[in-house]
Amino acid sequence: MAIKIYGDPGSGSLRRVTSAAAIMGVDIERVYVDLFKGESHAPDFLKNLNPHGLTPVMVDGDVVLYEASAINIYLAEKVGSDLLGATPQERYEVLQWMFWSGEQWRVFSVLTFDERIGKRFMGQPEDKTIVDLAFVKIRAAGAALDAHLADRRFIVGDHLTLADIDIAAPFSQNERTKVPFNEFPNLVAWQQRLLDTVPAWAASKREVDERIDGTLNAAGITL
Ligand SMILES: N[C@@H](CCC(=O)N[C@@H](CS)C(=O)NCC(=O)O)C(=O)O
Repeated sequence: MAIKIYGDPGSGSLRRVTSAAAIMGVDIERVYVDLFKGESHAPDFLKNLNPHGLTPVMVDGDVVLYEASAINIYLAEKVGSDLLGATPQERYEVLQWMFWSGEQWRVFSVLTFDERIGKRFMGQPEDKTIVDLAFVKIRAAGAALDAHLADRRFIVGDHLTLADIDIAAPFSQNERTKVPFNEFPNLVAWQQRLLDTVPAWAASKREVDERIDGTLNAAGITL
């Protein structure tokens, strides 16, 4: 039975899982959850899939798992993929960057998305103090990442890992949210390399763009 992955094609978090699964050759069955209709907050979803009302969620037989990073680690261990690191040392470095990415990096792009796009859908103005704080945090983390990537092709070691995928996720929405990634040339070059050399990453970007731009257009929202 194929592993089920629940999510909305406009989600940068779903993109982390669908890309990693494609790279690892894991067969998945996608289950569409329309986040713009609030489907992840339906009682059945909260009860059976994720009480936090967030996607993606994975169902593999009796195993139900949410959080894209946890899902990707599960899948990588299941198939023995080096996306989780080729050596024990690499594995700890990959985990280090994945935890960092969740707490210190992605969250501020998500906050900006919620303010600049989520609130537009609800007819509310963005809160500039939140966006300003997010930009301060993004600039501090972006400078450290930019220095890290000055002489590296990947976040860890000399090959693609889940750390690259987790840290690249905010590039799913940056053209719409206008977070200041363009101030960091090594970061931008690394992201472009991923798009040029990892077909699943480029394909998932097209999917996110089509879904979000299509939904914005249908709602008559111009950014
Ligand atoms: N930390 C979670 C974040 C999940 C998340 O924020 N998912 C968003 C889509 S990108 C979502 O499902 N939002 C639905 C909602 O807030 O109602 C992960 O990495 O999986």
